[in-house]
Amino acid sequence: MSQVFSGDLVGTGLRIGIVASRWNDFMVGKLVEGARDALVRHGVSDDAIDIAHVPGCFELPLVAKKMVEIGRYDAIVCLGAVIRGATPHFDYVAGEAARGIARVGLESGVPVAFGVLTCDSVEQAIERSGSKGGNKGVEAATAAIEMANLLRAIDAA
Ligand code: INI
Repeated sequence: MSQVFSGDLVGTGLRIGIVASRWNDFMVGKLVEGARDALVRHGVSDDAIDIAHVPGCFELPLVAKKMVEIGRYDAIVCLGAVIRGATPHFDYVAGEAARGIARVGLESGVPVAFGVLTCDSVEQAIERSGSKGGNKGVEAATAAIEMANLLRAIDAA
């Protein structure tokens, strides 16, 4: 008999680590607020959410890896904003953040959500951190809950 696996959005009992960059704090602060609010509204206890602050998005993967290694979390939520400038710096920072975050998840088996804005302008970043483009922190937090529960469901089969 075939099985269909899915992760629900019930966060009760989950422990979540957030890693947030200090760069572009005006927007990233809103992503953190959105992520925390979404986690709590989905049933994650406030004291089961820890947060680590890193200098910039380039540093997100290393600290996500450290948070995975201590074994305390069911999922990690990485939050940041990279905004394109006049040089190729954007591509290096955004590319390494995305690659590193994906790698931590794949190598550890712990879900690591990618809540990083990669925008051409400050306006685009503001739109996606709680105004008309939604809030990438909320999206990443709910993805983290769903993935943690999906992996549990597959394990339990
Ligand atoms: N870090 C960001 O998180 N966002 C940016 O837009 C950004 N820009 O534009 O440079 C940025 N740079 C810093 C980088 O993430 C590292 O912290 C730095 O290179 C030290 O390793």
